[in-house]
Amino acid sequence: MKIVALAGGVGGAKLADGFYRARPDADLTVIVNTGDDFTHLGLRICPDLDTVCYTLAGLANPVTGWGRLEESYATLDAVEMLGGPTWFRLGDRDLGTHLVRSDLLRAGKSLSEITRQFCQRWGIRANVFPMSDDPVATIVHTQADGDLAFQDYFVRLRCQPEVTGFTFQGIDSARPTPGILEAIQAADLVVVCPSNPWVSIAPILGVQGIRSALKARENVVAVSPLIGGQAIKGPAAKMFRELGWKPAALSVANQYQDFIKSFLLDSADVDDCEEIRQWGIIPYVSDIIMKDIPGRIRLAKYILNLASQLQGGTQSS
Ligand code: FO1
Repeated sequence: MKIVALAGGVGGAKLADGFYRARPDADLTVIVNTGDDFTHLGLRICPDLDTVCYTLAGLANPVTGWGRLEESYATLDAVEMLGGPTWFRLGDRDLGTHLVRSDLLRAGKSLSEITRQFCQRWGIRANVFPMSDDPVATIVHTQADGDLAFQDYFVRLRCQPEVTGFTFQGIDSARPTPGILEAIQAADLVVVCPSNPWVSIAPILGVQGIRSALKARENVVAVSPLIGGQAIKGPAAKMFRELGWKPAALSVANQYQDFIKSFLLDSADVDDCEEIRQWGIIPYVSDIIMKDIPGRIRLAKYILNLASQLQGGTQSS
């Protein structure tokens, strides 16, 4: 079975890991947002790619979801001692990733080649692709602080400034990473993971050809990152509110309505189903929180079962 997952950071990584564990025999492709990538202390940092890879490799910090398990911060302490920036917490082991990646990028390797090499080294059997090898940078437009680089907004300012919109710099010329459009075309199931629609999934959809490749498929399922009007993690609900949308599963489905065939939402949001159905999208209701690894596997299995129902033509919710 060929599964394609579109993922941002922690929520996307958890569901991708659910598929990886639930169906070890499947051909899993994860297409990852790179709009959060930035250069810091001279190093190229790709937070969502690393979160997905560390999670699939069993190397992720289970508390934060990002960064590495059994991490230490001796290098960051040394940076602080010298008056360098410490607002972005780079651990010692994590720094190893950024050092080697930055070196290989300077030597002319593409981000996707480097990611493939890292996955081999970490023993990851899934295909993890950056959405593009061309750089894309998410810019957050804010009411009070002007235009902010994504990590400045997200980490340094803790998502506090009120947002007025987003720009994905470089998106118009960003080409899809070789192989990802083909993976979407050949997939038995395409899943939009419960990642932030504004800053994790929107950049992926903005890369040339991806949205139209999804529109051409009948098997695209999205999972809500909002439950009962709140984000499972991160600022998604706050962003919906600030941009004038109701923070609700319904609003997420609305953003994806041109290309999804079904939408999975939490039992807390069952009231949203009727309107979603009117848009021609089949709503499915389940417990979608992934509290632990068995929770990731349970959700993945639920979606796999739903996919086989859709293929078999049974439509139930
Ligand atoms: N998120 C934080 O909230 N604070 C940090 O200091 C931080 C450091 C960090 C280092 C490496 C990495 O791969 C991710 C890191 N993140 C941190 C997470 C990351 O910035 C965001 O979660 C994503 O960009 C949003 O998906």
